[in-house]
Amino acid sequence: MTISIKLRSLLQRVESICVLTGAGISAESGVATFRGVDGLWSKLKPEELANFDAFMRNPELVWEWYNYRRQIVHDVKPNPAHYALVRLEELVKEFTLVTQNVDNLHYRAGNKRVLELHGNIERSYCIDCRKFVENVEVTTEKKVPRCSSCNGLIRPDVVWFGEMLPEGVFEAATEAASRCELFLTIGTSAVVYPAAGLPRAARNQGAYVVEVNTEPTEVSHTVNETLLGKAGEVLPQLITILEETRK
Ligand code: BJW
Ligand code: ZN
Repeated sequence: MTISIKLRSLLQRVESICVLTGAGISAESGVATFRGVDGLWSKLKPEELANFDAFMRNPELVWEWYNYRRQIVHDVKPNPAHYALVRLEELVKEFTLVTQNVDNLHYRAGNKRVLELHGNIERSYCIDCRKFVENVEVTTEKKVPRCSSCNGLIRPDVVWFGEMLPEGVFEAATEAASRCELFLTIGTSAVVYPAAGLPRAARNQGAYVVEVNTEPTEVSHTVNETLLGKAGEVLPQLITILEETRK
């Protein structure tokens, strides 16, 4: 992986950064990505699990899948890529972290301002009265939890296909992408919209757009630079360059 001279000098002076992360940033923590040969969806089709109709058809199956994943994210730890983003938030004046991940690892690492586009697997709510439920028990039982107020089905607070993103969150992400000098898109295949449109939106507004991924993606042809490699190895190198001028 080579870091261009242009990016090197930008890192030394940049004061406004917006970051978009996807499942790849948590891969080195041991959380499976969605797509690809070892992905969560290599055997299960997303449309069978990650949408509201699937939940209504078979809530037990959908809960079983989320319980399984909730247990994994509960057991793993943030990795050097997550911690690099915590350092980045400390180092630059304006920093926005936009994540598609629902695994809570950015907060657990210590980032303060995180825009969660697709919700958070550790939260749940009632589909009827919308009441939030804290601490849905991690259980291997297949039973679906019910609301204590209205007996409605409880669902994970994640965004499924065909659902709107949480109010105001995408708008805030678009604003940060449009305002920043440097936009980093990290560990995402960039196939799911509207998140996948953020790198282009940033570039259209004049940001320098850098992708960090183990392989080229759908947006590689629209970014200024692709750094091929693992996020946990590439990001600490970027931080070292940034820190050179900020001691
Ligand atoms: C590494 C690495 C390492 C590995 N280091 N890298 C046409 C145009 C525009 C939109 C649409 C369209 N057709 C349909 C739509 C809408 C749809 C959509 O985008 N569909 C596409 C598939 C075409 N979008 C929606 O429905 C969204 N809502 C919406 O648009 O609302 C408006 C609306 C409402 C009603 C009607 C119509 C419109 C909602 C999208 C919700 C996505 N939800 C999920 C599930 C969340 C819950 C859960 O976790 O179970 O979010 S889907 C899944 O994909 C999850 C992820 O956040 C998302 C993105 O995946 P991500 O993060 O990119 O992961 P991977 O696995 O794809 O990629 C990992 C990458 O990491 C790879 O590139 C690896 O190479 C890399 N990697 N190891 C660095 N160590
Ligand atoms: Zn309820």
